[in-house]
Amino acid sequence: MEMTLRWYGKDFDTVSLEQIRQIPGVTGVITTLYDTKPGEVWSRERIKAMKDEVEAAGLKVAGIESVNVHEDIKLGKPTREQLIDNYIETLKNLGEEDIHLVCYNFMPVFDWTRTELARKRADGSTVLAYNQAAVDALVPEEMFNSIAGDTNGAVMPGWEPDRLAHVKDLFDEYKNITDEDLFENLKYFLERIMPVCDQYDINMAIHPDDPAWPVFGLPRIIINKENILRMMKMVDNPHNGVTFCTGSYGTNLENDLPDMIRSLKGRLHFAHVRNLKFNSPTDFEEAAHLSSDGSFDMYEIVKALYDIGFTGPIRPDHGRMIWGEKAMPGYGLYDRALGATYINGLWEAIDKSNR
Ligand code: CS2
Ligand code: MN
Repeated sequence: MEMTLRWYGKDFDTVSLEQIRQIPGVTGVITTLYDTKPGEVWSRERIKAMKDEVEAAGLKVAGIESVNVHEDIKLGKPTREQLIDNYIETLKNLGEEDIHLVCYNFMPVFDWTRTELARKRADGSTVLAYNQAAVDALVPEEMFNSIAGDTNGAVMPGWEPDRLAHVKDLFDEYKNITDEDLFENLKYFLERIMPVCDQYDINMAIHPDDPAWPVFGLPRIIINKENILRMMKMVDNPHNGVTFCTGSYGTNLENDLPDMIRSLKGRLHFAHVRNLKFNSPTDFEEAAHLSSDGSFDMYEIVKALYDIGFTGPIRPDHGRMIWGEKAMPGYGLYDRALGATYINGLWEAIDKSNR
């Protein structure tokens, strides 16, 4: 595996490449062109400039998170043809620049959803948290307004104000879209992009829906083992793979994370590792990465990755806000650095005990 950290670019991130470079064992970053919109073609020049900046700091661009999929592609609208052509052009330009991993998601309207961005824990740290009753009690626009104060100035992905202004229209468009339609539209998209992925050896890694169940009545399909295996099979190409995000699949306590990892051998291209602490099955908060701080067995998770011969990028996904840091919720430096070090420690121990 290749240890990485997500980096939001120097215009948006409070964490610098120089700081990331000093975390032991971190060799690369996962990044994107943050000022592009879904559906735009990324030029080679801009991709190259991003790469040069990262490489000048002694790091590597280990992958892109995300090249976002335009809503019309998820909805299967006629406009998807041009939008998929644009996506293919972006993949080609990434391939030409020697970038071979692309994370994306197929969640309607919203990326991940949380109800609190700064829940206080007993040790004084603050964390992202989710409570189903709070979701059920609110309409989406209100929910955004109620959490907006906790972002430390950042705009959360999918919650951009100009997007939220049209959120009602988007909801209307999804009214008649079933899970089956969403699978069908995903299949169509993947079939169209696989040739360029084959040509440039680009691993597509779908990020699971977070939380792993429908929210606000919108369909959600990348939520469990059955569905993810169905998705692998429906476009049976090794470049059609997954991002295994423990914190997203793990929102559903019925998902057996190590078992799911083992079932994805050869198709698991990217790993996000974080721990959740459940207060009830419908109320959880993002804990420190350490197993004993949350509900997941991190040793078993890392061991499953080790056992399937995972060689791709891995990153600590979300951290607590600690030591007075002010950063985008989930994306501060300190706790993610602790997470990276802990995962590296588990990996080293597992590796040495297997020799
Ligand atoms: C990420 C997701 O911050 C996070 O929780 O894991 O936002 C992820 O980047 C996207 O869903 C991938 O497209
Ligand atoms: Mn994730």
